[in-house]
Amino acid sequence: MSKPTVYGPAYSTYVRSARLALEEKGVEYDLVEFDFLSGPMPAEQIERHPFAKVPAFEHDGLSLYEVSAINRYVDEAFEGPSLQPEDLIQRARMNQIISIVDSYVYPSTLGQLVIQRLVMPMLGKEADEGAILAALPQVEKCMSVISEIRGSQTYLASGDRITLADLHFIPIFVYFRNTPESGPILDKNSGLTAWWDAISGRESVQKTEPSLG
Ligand SMILES: N[C@@H](CCC(=O)N[C@@H](CS)C(=O)NCC(=O)O)C(=O)O
Repeated sequence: MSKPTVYGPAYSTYVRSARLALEEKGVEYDLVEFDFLSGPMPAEQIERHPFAKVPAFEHDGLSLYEVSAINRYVDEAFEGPSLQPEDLIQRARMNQIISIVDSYVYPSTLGQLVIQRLVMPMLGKEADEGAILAALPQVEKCMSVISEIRGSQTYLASGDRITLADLHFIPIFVYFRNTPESGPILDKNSGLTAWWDAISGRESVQKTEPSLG
């Protein structure tokens, strides 16, 4: 099998989720990076992704976008530890968390809080404090719901091994942790800190750490 290629910058949370899956499987891949924060999405990427997002993924003649599809493909196409539980309930929880991340966590936590608090100042712009205040209740709900689903297990959807749910959530959580607003929210949801302490030393997490700014 040929080496897969991931297209998108290392600072993107969804690019990082795809890379985390490849790293956890032990698959060698190429990363083709470009910037979209300080200019428009490059035309070549819009050719690969009709919704002008990242990442795009190519492997053995397959062109794919949408991280949920990419990561399931990576898990099933390559050797290496399975990233999807066989247990029906754990699998349902994994899928539920992935969907929560896409539908509620990303728009509030990344799309509002992180963009305003961390990215805008980095681009020399002022944070929209009103947008941050408006997003915080939803951010808090997201963190408490994910913490509650995890319960006291090690990983988000499974007690004994990392799954695609963890890989979907890690990149957004890392940026969230760097906002001052995360402190009181994590104090109330200490299970998420315990989760992060258990997984932050993994090689996949270390190797994909973004350098933003
Ligand atoms: N549903 C898509 C979401 C991808 C996405 O939103 N990527 C963000 C970066 S993390 C992006 O491309 N943003 C560029 C933009 O909105 O202009 C997936 O799962 O791949």
